[in-house]
Amino acid sequence: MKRISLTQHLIEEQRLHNTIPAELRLLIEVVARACKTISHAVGKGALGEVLGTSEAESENVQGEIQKKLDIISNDILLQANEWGGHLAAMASEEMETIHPIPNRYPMGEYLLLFDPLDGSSNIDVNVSIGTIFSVLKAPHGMTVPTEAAFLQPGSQQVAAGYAVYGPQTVLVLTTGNGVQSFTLDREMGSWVMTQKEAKIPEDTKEYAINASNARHWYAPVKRYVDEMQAGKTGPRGKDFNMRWIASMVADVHRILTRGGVFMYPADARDPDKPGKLRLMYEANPMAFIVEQAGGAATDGKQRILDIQPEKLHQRVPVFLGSKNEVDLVTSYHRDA
Ligand code: AHM
Ligand code: MG
Repeated sequence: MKRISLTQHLIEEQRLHNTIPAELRLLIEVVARACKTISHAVGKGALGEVLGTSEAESENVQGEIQKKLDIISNDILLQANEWGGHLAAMASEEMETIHPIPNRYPMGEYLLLFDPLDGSSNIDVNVSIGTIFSVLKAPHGMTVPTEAAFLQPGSQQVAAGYAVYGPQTVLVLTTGNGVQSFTLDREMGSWVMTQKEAKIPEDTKEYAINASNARHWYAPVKRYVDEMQAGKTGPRGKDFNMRWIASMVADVHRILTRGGVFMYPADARDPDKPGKLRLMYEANPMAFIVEQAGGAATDGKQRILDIQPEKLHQRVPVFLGSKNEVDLVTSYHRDA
């Protein structure tokens, strides 16, 4: 296979589909470069003194204790993206409010959202983690960026992607014309395309859910998982396998590679907390990628990409992956 770089891919996409103007290309390349830096920091582990919780034991807006690498990765993304002139503002899982571009730099027309290091609980145990990002256009005529400017449904995303820091570092990207993967060539320091068009099989025998929450699940989720667990002699007539990495990036990457269904449902614990994952920088970018790869993504009732966000850090139930399974679990919610 003739290998092409991320840059060549972005330029050719623009020629073919006119979907990646120069500013957006710059944005994607800057994010990809930041992911290289994060990958390097992650790879150093204890040698880089990057493991453990932040000295201040600070909490983010969701009340989670921040890990050192959460903060390092957030800073890497902020610094990389401030000066290029391609952005109007950024927002992150690790920051309570939006981060407008400082006055000393020109303001661009894009908004960038990210979860700088997803799967934080896996950092110290050397299990795959990742960065998730979503790109929106600032509303026409916006002069001062506000949180409201970010509150656009996921269907408005112009690009989304993630980098997974595992045995290999892989960047997965969509700009609305399928899903491409790039593997980091560590010797050359470059992103090289290793998959031109990811496709999620419509059917699967593999599911992912944190089963320790089973006693809190609502009836449709319980029914769906019970039926899978009943195996060959149950209503589904086949055996299912279960995988749970506890890094959404790594679970989604597995599904993109060989199919599967990933669930983080709402449950009966806390009505103010509909699920765990955040809509704007976790569920939306992943839903965009999964749909572009032929899969589906819902909150149990509707397409995730159709949800009108109300808050920057809003949480949402997530069901995504192989289309026929997502359709089935969604139909169980509608029946209920
Ligand atoms: P984080 O952004 O604080 O790392 O939390 C999100 C993570 C997801 O990556 C993963 O799917 C989920 O939370 C794991 O949850 P659990 O701790 O219930 O296994
Ligand atoms: Mg996360």
